[in-house]
Formats: sequence, C-alpha cells, structure tokens
Amino acid sequence: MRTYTNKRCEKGRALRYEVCGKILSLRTQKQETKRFIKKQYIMTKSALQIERAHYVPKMPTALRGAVKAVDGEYTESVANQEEIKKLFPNTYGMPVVTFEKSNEKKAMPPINVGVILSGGQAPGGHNVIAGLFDGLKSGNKDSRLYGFILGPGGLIEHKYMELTAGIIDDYRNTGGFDMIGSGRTKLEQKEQFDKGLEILKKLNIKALVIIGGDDSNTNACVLAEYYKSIGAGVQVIGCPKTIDGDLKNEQVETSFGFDTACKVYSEVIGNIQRDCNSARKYWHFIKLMGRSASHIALECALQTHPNVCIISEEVEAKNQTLDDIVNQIATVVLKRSEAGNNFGTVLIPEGLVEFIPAMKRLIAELNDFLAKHETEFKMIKKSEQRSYIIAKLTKENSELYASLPEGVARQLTLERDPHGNVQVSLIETEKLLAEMVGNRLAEWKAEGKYTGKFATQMHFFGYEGRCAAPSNYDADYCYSLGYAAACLIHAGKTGYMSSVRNTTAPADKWIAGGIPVTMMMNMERRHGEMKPVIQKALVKLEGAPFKAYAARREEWALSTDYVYPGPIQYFGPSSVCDEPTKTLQLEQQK
Ligand code: FBP
Repeated sequence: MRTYTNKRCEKGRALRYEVCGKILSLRTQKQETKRFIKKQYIMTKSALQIERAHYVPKMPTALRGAVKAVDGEYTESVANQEEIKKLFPNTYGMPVVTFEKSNEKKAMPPINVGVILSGGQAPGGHNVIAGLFDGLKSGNKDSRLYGFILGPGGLIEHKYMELTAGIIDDYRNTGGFDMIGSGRTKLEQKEQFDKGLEILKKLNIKALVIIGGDDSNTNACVLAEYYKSIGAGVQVIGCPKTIDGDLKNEQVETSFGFDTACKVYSEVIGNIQRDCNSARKYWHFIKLMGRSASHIALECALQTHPNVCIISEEVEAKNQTLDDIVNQIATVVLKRSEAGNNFGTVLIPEGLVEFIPAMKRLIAELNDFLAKHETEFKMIKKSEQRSYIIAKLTKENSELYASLPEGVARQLTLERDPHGNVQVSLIETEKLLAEMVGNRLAEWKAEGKYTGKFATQMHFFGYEGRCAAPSNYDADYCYSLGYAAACLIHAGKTGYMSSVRNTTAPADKWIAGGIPVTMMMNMERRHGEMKPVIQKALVKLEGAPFKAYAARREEWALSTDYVYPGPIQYFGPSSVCDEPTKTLQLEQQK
C-alpha cells in the first residue's frame, strides 16, 4: 500500500492533500490521482477568480445557524405507485422534509461523507461541494469529506481524495468540476454497489452525496435502497444537476447550471445578433446543447429574441417533417428579404432530429439495418455507401435519406454509440438546416418568388457554457443545495434529493429541504426493459415559457427586436446580478 501526503502552507494554515488506499498500487490510477493532487499546486488564478473567491453565497434563513428537519406528508410516486413501492420497499413513500430554524444547536457526532460528481459539467458543482463541506463542519468540525475521482467510476475503482478546507477554498464560486472530476460510469449493478461499499467501509464513510442528472439521481436512489436493505449503514443523497434543465418537476424548480449556461449562450447569441444587425449580410444558424429537451433553446430565445427558434417538442406534437421546418425558416428569410433584411438568427435545439417523427423512423430503421449488416456495409466503397443505403431502406425512409445533404447522410450511417445507435448530438443540424433552407430559397428564386441574398454562418454552443463561473443564482442555489444535503445527512435521511425552492424570491425566503426520490419516479421502457426512473421534463407546450415565446415569435421573426444580454455580472446591482432565468420567472408566476 502506498500513501501520498502533500503539505503546503497558505495563510498560515497547513493543508493536507491526501490520497491513500491499496488501489494506488495500480500505475494508471496512481497517475490519474496524482494529476489531481498536482493540480492544486499549479492553479494560477485570474483577477476575477481572486475577487470571486470572497463571494459569500446567499442562503435561506432556515439554513443559517441551528437547523431543524420537519417531516411533512408521506408521499407517493408520480405514477406506477404499486410497481415502484415493490421495487423500493425501504425507501418508498417517505415524507418531504423541510428545514426550519431551530433555537437549540445540537452537537452532531463527527461523520465521514463521500461526494461524487456524475455526468456532464454544470456551473456551480464546486459550490455544492463547498456547501456540503461547510454544512458538515458546522455539525462537527471533525467531520471529513472525501471526493471520489472522475465520477461514479472513482467509487467503484476506489479512487478518492480527502477534500480539506484548503482545497474547498481554492474552488469556491468557480465553474467546472475539476476539483474531483466527473464521469459517466453508470452506477447500477449490485457488484458495483458492493465494490463501492468496500471503500466506504474502509474510510468509515456513512453517507454518500451524488451530484447528477435524472439518471444519476435515479441510480442514487437504487443505491440508497440497496444499502438500506442490506443494513450497510450508508445514507445516499442526490443533488439535481444538469445544464439541460430537464430535471425539474413539482418538487424541483430547476437543475443547477441551467441558469449560468443559458446566460453564457445568450450573451454570445446577443453578440452575434449585434454583429448580424451591423453587417446585415448573414443568416446565423445556431445549435444549442441540451440533449433531448429544448429548454436551453427556449430560454435563450426568451433572453435574446431571435428571428426563429425551433422547439423540438412542438415539432413532435405537430408531427412536422424536416420539409415543414425548412419551409418555416425559408419563409421567414423570404419575408425579411422583402423588407430588405437579408440577415437573421435561427436557434436550433441539439436534439431536434430525434423529435421529427419521420427522421426518428429513419434513424430507427438505420440502427436496425446497420446492426445486422455492419460488415457488409463496411465493405462498400465510401462513394457508393449512400446509394447502397438508399436501395436497402423502405420507400418512405429511402426517400427521406436521399433528400438529406451528403454530409448529414454520412453522419447518420457512420457515427454510432456503443449501443449501436446513431449519436444524434453529433449530427450537424445547423448545417443540415442551413443547406436545406438554401436549396429551398434557390428553388423559390428560380420560380421568381424570392429575390434576396442568403449567406450563412454556423455555430454550436455547448461546451462554452458548461464550466463557466456560476452566476450569483447558481452560486447561491448550489451552495444551499450542498448545505441542505449536509442537513439531510445530519437528519439521518437516505434516498432523498436535496431541494431548495421558492428561488425567484430573495434567498432568505428560499425553502430548503429534501424530496424522497421515489416521489419523482415512474416506470419507463429503457433498453427494452421497464425501469423505475425520474421523469425527464421536456418543454411543456401549455407551460408559461413556451406560451410567452409563442406569443411573440411572429413579431420577432420580422422585426429586428434583438436583445443583447451581455456577459454575466458578478458584481453590481442585484437587478443585473441576481436575475433568475426567464423560464423560472414565468413558471413561478403560475
Ligand atoms: P448531463 O445530462 O449529464 O448533465 O449532460 C448534459 C450535456 O451537456 C448535454 O447537453 C449534452 O448532450 C451532453 O452532456 C454532452 O455529453 P458529453 O459531455 O459526453 O460530451
């Protein structure tokens, strides 16, 4: 067994970065872990980081000082109650917990806690960990926090580091997940749970906090149920993370990171719109991250007033074809050109192709076909692959495939994930639509219907926003989520998601507590099997944010009513620094 212990002094305080455990005898793991330790010594900070480190997140009154956990009503899952109750006999139906200010400060025994960052990065993750750390220390200064490295894989492979005060201070109010790294290993097998338990026992960890999206929180609940069923003595608490904004429901107002990411994208969309309104010669096709749901595209549209924003959920509901979408955009281009405006912006959600019913059918047939004929397909010359596929597909799919631009047709046949599915996020929808709109306008020009100019620029915004320094909203929200997770641990809870609500009100009025994860679950078919999962929230067409967009979109299409939100402000008036997303404001007005 090897042990690494590094010491350094800062502000007169000795800091210890420790990584220990048998597992370090493996060379690769040792190197990865060392990389994390080394990083602590070479972190050069920007002027903003230095100032921002002093920011003290605003917190609900209930979490300041002694905290009392108050149990509410017992709960039921949102659907499939009987099935979910059977699958979670130990964690089903628990009450919602709300924290209130208490007059008596109880001394807590020291506790060791583990934390995992799971899935895609989202601004504010470090503040969840800082809030958790401070919450644990306020219970007992001898409590310890361990971070599992590079996501759930760190738990299974026993890669971890102790998160000391110095490390936490270095990362307060910063973006990214680089304090301990993140990963996409799915924590769902009993063997993984048992392997994880070995290291939890070894480090005397009594609670684990999993910071992740809907799937990671579902798995956190499965883990909580398992550990409870075997009497492992380890509590499991989840925290709602994802820039996609699709982990929300009656109990969870928003997932953290959505606020900051949308503000970063809106800033650059605004800049592009100003450029476009200055040069008046380009149409900008902008694809926005967000996986399936269109929340990010919708929020950015509400912030910036583009000429067109496609909402995937509407495309599906109206059974629109690719041709319908192309016509819709081309019509706006034509109308604006009639007013002399040969420029504009189009926002496209990342997951669009999966929501176009005809494309969905094409992708499904391609998945099946290529899974069965992969070897044969690979033998075909590249230049002949397109005609080969056209000849093999059913009539409807073959015609659609033949109508697609060459590049996109190739992406549909080449890029496949480990499950044999087309990776839709890699399909360059912005190029697909720009090219198809260009073709449609050329047809209209030939018919004498259109006389304008159409020059395009393409963009994809995603990674630019996932690690931005958290906005005040995310810095505050995340810190409170982490602090509330510590309070849930102190209250002996397991199978809960940390929750902070009423977040459009000033922070001292926020309501902190915990929601039993089973309450958010229903049964869904995943990989051919019915599984209990947290319901994913897509854009609701009857919801206030979509309605607000729909009410203004015709006006925005033709007028040039661009809004330029500018960069996130970290210092200055609250009206500029603390404003929540338009989505949240509209939803909370209900
Ligand atoms: P999570 O759902 O894990 O939060 O990830 C969000 C996301 O940024 C999606 O918007 C995007 O489709 C995906 O991650 C990209 O994945 P990767 O990080 O593997 O490139």
